[in-house]
Amino acid sequence: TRDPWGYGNEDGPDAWHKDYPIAQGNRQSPIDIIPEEAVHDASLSPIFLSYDYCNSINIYNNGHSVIVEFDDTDDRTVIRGGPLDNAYRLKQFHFHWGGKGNHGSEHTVRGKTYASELHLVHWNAAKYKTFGEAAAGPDGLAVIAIFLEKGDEHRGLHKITDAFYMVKFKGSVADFKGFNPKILLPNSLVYWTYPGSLTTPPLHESVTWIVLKEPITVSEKQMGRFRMLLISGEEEDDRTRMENNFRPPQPLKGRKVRASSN
Ligand code: B30
Ligand code: ZN
Repeated sequence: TRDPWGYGNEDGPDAWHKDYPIAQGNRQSPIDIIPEEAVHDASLSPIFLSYDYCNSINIYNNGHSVIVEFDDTDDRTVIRGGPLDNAYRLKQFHFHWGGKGNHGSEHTVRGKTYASELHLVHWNAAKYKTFGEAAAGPDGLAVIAIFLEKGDEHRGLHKITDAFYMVKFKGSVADFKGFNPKILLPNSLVYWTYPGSLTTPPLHESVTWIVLKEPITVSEKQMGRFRMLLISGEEEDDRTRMENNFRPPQPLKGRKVRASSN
C-alpha cells in the first residue's frame, strides 16, 4: 500500500530520479521564475476560463495531496487561449504546502516562496482519448498554478478546509459536489507560461504551465487545517502529517518563460 515516493528524507524529491530518471530531464517543473528574464509576448492572448457550469464530484486524500475531482466527460468546463491551441478540460485541483512560515509553493518568483500553491489540472481532450494518455503526451496537460500568500483568510477556501475532516487519512474519499473553483481565482489572470512537467512522479514532461502572477491570500489558521491531513491510511500506525509536499525548483535548461501582457 506504500508508494515508492514521497516527501520524506529517504523517498523525497532528491531520490525520485532513481525510479523516475526523467526527474533529470530537459523540461522539469517547478522552476524559479525570474520576471526580468521572462519574454513579453504580445501575441499571447489572455487565458479564458469557462467554469460557469463547473461541477465538482468528490474530494480525496491520495497520501501526497488533497484533490478535488471534476466531471470531465464533456467540454463544459475548459480553459482556452493563452499559449493553448485548443480547449483543455478541468480534471482536478490540488494543493502543495509547507510545514510552517512562507514555504510550501513549488514555483518561486526570484527565489520568493509562498505558503502554498494551487494546481488546476486540465487535459487536452481534443487530441488524447483519456487523461492518462494526455498526461504522458508532450501537449497533454495545462496546469494553472495560483500562489497562496499568508494574509487574510480566504472565504472560498473554507468550503474545502471544512471537508478535510472526512479525508484525513490516505485513501479516504468524500462527496464534494457543487464547488466552483472560480472562487479561488485572483482578480487578474496575468500569467507566465513555460513548457514543463508533472511535479510528482511519474514526472511526465506533458505540462504547459500557466502560473498566475497575482496570489490569493490564506490565513495561518487555514494553513493549519491543511497540516492536519495525514499521509497514511486509517489502519496504519504512522501518523505523519501531510506537509512540505512540494518539489523544489528544477534547472531551466534553456527554456524561455513568456509573460502575458494582460
Ligand atoms: S502537478 O500539477 O504537476 N503537481 C498529476 C497531475 C498533476 C500534477 C502531478 C501529477 C497526475 O495526474 N498524476 C498521476 C498520473 N498518472 C499516474 C501514472 O503513474 O502515470 C495517472 C494517469 O496517467 O492517469 Cu500517467
Ligand atoms: Zn501539483
